[in-house]
Amino acid sequence: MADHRENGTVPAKMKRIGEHRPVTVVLGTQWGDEGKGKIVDMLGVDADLCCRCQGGNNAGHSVHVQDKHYAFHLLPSGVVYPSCKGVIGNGVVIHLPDLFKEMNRNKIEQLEERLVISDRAHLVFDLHQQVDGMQESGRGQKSIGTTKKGIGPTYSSKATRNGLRISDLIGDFDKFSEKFRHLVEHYKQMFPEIDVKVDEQLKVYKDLRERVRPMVKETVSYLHTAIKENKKILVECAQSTILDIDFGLYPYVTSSNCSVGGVCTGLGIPPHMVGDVFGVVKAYLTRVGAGGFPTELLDDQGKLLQERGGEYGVSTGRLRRCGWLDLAMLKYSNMINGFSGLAVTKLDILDVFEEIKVGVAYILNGQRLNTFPASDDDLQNVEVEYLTLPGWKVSTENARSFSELPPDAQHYIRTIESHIGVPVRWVGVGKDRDSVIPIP
Ligand code: 2SA
Ligand code: GDP
Ligand code: MG
Repeated sequence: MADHRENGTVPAKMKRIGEHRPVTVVLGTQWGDEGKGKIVDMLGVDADLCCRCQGGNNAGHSVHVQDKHYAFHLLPSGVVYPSCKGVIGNGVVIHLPDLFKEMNRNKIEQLEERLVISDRAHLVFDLHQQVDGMQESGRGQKSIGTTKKGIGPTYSSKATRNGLRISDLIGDFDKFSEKFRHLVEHYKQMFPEIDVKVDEQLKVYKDLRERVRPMVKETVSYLHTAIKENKKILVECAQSTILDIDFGLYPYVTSSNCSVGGVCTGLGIPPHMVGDVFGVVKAYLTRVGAGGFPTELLDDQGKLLQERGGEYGVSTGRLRRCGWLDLAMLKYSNMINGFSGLAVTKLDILDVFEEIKVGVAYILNGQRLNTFPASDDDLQNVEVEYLTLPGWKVSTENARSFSELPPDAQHYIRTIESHIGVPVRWVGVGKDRDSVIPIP
């Protein structure tokens, strides 16, 4: 296979990853949709393997390469590079029919030969998606705003130990069928109205198992062999720290660990092999789904962020709620993940604002908090202390070095650095692959 770095459409090797330790992580610092896909694409040029460690096709990661637009849900974004293998780790939950649709839609060269799927990954069935929808309607006003991709119910099957894994699918099909029937019965007791055509489903999975079989591996030893061979591994986390099942704003969270711990549990990689952990920060803040949002803008400024930022879901098309950057949240995110560097994306979306506010602290019942509240009730009640910064009111889209940014935009980036105490390594000023400013 020709080396993709020779074909002129991609940047030369940048040696940004795997310099000291083999595993580099890219993860979301806020409520998701920070532009992780774009940052993974930028770093992917140096990666031999790009791995997903948690979540499922609730994720929506966009990658723009010239006039091509990829929307990845289960596929690791690094597979855009022909010499990069994609690994879907044990911590991911997979709806196989959707995975194959995604593969067909994206038309990536020799993808089936470059995709590796863990035999320990759990399967999302249509019934999990039905149950996700029913649980959401059952919550009424208190709905979480899930993507209805069956993520919660599948992790719940995993935790109650009646889930089915890829290894079940490619093993004895009679045993798989028996376990599947048992799973259906289990859910029918709770949701008598669910409609599962068991025999039809089993027929579908009998076909799918032959298609998936060549891609399945025991990925723990596969990844450790790759590490011994000095391969560089890039991990692409999905969703984000404040959506993490443990550290996020429970119950308005997803059902996996989207913070750095998910890398170890979702791939079987020991912590000492993890080197850089890069946090992706949107220059303002968005979220999809319900729950407190202290810096939310329900006025025209919020609408302007939504319109300029194209803030709608990549998987569901839902409009995202918008607000000012929240550094109190970001500090908490850094405590959990220990970022070695930050990538601030979508700075260009702020180009038109006269003034830009940044939340710096929460005040609850007259007390200044030094962390992120555990309860949504508390978060709903905090007052936000803001810093007001001057806008720069010129386009940053064509800037390609830090010094080309207007001084007020530079100041905005330095404010983030000084509050969090972590260097900003990259600034995004557009969707395209080359719209990134490296900060040495
Ligand atoms: P779920 O479906 O059980 O994981 O939903 C639980 C919460 O997690 C949020 N969540 C997300 N937030 C932002 N982006 C996500 N991915 C898609 C995207 C979302 C889309 O990239 O745009 O297309 O709507 C994502 N996935 C889950 C969700 O909103 C709930 O708050
Ligand atoms: P992810 O889930 O974190 O990968 O983010 P999404 O792909 O869901 O949403 C980010 C959106 O912002 C996508 O449409 C990206 O193409 C776009 N994007 C990423 N970085 C930038 C940037 O620096 N500027 C602009 N204007 N758009 C960006
Ligand atoms: Mg997204």
